[in-house]
Amino acid sequence: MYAQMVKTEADRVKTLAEMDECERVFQERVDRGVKIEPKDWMPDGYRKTLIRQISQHAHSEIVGQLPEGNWISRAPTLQRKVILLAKVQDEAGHGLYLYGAAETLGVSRDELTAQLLSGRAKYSSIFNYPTLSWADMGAIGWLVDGAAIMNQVPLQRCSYGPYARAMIKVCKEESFHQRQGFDIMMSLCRGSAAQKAMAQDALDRWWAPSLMMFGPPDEHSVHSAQSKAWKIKINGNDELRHKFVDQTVPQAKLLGLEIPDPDLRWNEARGSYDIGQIDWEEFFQVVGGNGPCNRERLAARNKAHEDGAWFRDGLMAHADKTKARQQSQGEAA
Ligand code: FAQ
Repeated sequence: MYAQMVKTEADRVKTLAEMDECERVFQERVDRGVKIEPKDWMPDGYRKTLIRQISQHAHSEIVGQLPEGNWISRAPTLQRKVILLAKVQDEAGHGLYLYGAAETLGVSRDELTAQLLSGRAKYSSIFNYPTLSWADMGAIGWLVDGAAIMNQVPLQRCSYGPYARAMIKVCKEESFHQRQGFDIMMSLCRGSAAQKAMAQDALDRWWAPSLMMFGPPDEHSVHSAQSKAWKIKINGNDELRHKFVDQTVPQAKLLGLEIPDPDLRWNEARGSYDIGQIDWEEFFQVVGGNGPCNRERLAARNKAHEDGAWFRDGLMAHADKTKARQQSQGEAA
């Protein structure tokens, strides 16, 4: 089973007539574009769906540091190293905002961290692929951040206030990330034949996994209908995937690289590219925990958590001491 199948609601989206009074008032607010804030009444399924999506998103940002972190010590120049360090740090920051947004829904960060570390929670499939060359840093920025922006710009308009507002800052930073990736690809493509071949190899390996980031085809997307009705999701998975292809193909042409899809064709009638079959079996395997790096990623996160225990303990001890001191000063006054 590839989906956690959080029971967000019934099998289909309820009509306004089928809703009780609270649900109807809530839905009408969402339909009018009013932002839902943490203390507002919300259906249980809305809360669960948001916790699921926001926490998966947060976990993706945190695990997403690992593939690029792998190349910080091997960046080709000091400048590239500084930029990559800043990018990886930004991803950590995104994870923190998103955990903060999830906490406004009544779940604790400790609980979410425990779900990630035990392998119960999902994070984006893309971060279970290995980074084999420096060109992968270019491909990740260009394609992975490019796909992330395509998905997250509409989320700035989602119905839940804290998530929508977090997305505004995240998207600004993702846009810098995408540019730095494209810049790496540009340098490689303007370089020697070996460097250009390295860029093509990275594109060949990252293209299909990047398309999978948008989720399964709409007919297999279990949450889309309800999430769209609640404006937790603004677009369908296929719609965003196609927009991403249409945006990225001209960029590949500019780089002089070949998109690894023999069936890629411009469809004049649709004004969009047709693409070949995506290997969804591979996607389901990766999401099910059997991708090339799933075990390695979870092991790295667990090790980081264990290594950081002394620091968390220190912070707690300091907080306890400060609180005790404040209390005794209060009593003395
Ligand atoms: N990977 O019914 P749907 C980034 C799961 S951030 C793994 O279509 P939904 C920044 C899905 O969870 C990248 N699982 O689901 C960065 C569900 O399983 P569940 C992350 C996936 O939620 C860049 C099941 O399949 N971005 O890259 C994936 O309506 C560079 C059924 O699917 C976000 O999280 C997948 N690709 O739509 C960081 C954005 N796709 O929960 C570092 C917010 C689907 O029932 C370096 N999220 N699944 O067990 C979303 O927009 C949505 O959650 C979708 C999926 C569109 C990802």
